[in-house]
Amino acid sequence: MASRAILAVVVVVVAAAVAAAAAQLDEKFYGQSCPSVEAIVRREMVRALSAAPSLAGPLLRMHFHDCFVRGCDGSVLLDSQGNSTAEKDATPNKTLRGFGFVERVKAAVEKACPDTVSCADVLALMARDAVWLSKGPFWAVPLGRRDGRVSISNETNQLPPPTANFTQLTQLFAAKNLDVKDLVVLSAGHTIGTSHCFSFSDRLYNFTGMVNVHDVDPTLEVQYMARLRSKCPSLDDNTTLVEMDPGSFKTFDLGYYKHVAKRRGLFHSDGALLTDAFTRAYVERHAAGFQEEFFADFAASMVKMGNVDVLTGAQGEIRKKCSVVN
Ligand code: HEM
Ligand SMILES: *[C@@H]1O[C@H](CO)[C@@H](O)[C@H](O)[C@H]1NC(C)=O
Ligand SMILES: *[C@@H]1O[C@H](CO)[C@@H](O)[C@H](O)[C@H]1NC(C)=O
Ligand SMILES: *[C@@H]1O[C@H](CO)[C@@H](O)[C@H](O)[C@H]1NC(C)=O
Ligand SMILES: *[C@@H]1O[C@H](CO)[C@@H](O)[C@H](O)[C@H]1NC(C)=O
Ligand SMILES: *[C@@H]1O[C@H](CO)[C@@H](O)[C@H](O)[C@H]1NC(C)=O
Ligand SMILES: CC(=O)N[C@H]1CO[C@H](CO)[C@@H](O)[C@@H]1O
Repeated sequence: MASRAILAVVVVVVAAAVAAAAAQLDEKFYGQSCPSVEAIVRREMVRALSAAPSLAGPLLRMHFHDCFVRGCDGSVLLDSQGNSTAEKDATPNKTLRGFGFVERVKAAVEKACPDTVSCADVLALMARDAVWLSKGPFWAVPLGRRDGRVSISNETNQLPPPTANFTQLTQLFAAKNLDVKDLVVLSAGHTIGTSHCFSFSDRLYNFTGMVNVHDVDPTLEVQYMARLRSKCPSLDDNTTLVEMDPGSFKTFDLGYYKHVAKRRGLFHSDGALLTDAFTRAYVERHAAGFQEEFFADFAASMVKMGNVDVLTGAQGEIRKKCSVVN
């Protein structure tokens, strides 16, 4: 009896140790080395978002793009160099914004704690604060990510395109160990922010490559389509921005699910959440309410996404400037 109990304890302890070795992020990682890091990031975020509230969307999206390509290692922040083109200059990233601001926040952190906090962690904290300051959930961010030294443009093909169907979306998420629930939960990041017309105008004028006013995405609700067409009158509009959650695009709320449930999701990928029984049920449930449940789910999925393929321990480096390797 006693030896079996001891064995059970040993098994539990070993399992815990293995789990810890696999994922070493820790909410208190900078507790000794840079106790003010969260306050510095918060101060900068409050300042920036009160001047430019529209920065919240780009910062949340940037953390997502970081995590989906080479893990959350700050690779999205690196500039292209010589003959190597960075993620930043690949098509999906041409619509990213806020790089200069990330650099400013990192500089403020460097001033207080030189060579201590990674760009990947600064970005994870900024994304959390962007959500929280938009009246969304707050969560403790596990920290201790290290920065990568590599950024390769064509690896952004691991990011889901707005044209993706449900099968493609689940495959691209599964490749990052994120499941169908994470997909439907994290897609609601689209409750804040804006999109360029060209990210969805194929649904209005060129869904099957015919380039005419009848070539539309049949899954898009027709009144909303008319409204989008008035905002985006042609396929070669490169500049117009559209609110992704019209009416509350600065507030992190259930608006995304309300729109998607009415077939008014902006991207084909948003509408695709209605093509699967599980994700459809989640969309419909949260179109009707249960904001606290959604907030808890979103926080949990963000922590999970923030763990994707992270560098820890002696891997990578702590970049001094986020746009260049040391
Ligand atoms: C599920 C697959 C996803 C697809 C296909 C997708 C696609 C896109 C596209 C095409 C844009 C518009 C870019 C532009 O034209 O300016 C966008 C914006 C945005 N995405 Fe996603 N996204 C996905 C998932 C996510 C996730 C997981 C998050 C975060 C949790 C996120 C957060 C955002 C935000 C906040 C914006 C607005 C950015 C801004 O205001 O500039 N997206 N997304
Ligand atoms: C181009 O790439 C090659 C191979 O990676 C490298 O040896 C060379 O130095 C690079 N040239 C420049 C100008 O960066
Ligand atoms: C990406 O680019 C690298 C180097 O330029 C090349 O070796 C690789 O095959 C490319 N991968 C894809 C998926 O295009
Ligand atoms: C999803 O898209 C892929 C790639 O375009 C296509 O091969 C596949 O048939 C589509 N799946 C469904 C269920 O429409
Ligand atoms: C229309 O769609 C086709 C097929 O997706 C694409 O190759 C073409 O470039 C698009 N045309 C325009 C004007 O956007
Ligand atoms: C939009 O961008 C495309 C490709 O960069 C370019 O060919 C086109 O002329 C631009 N359209 C306008 C209206 O500026
Ligand atoms: C914000 C940013 O770095 N955007 C870059 C995206 O790619 C284009 C084209 O390569 C660059 O000119 C932008 O500076």
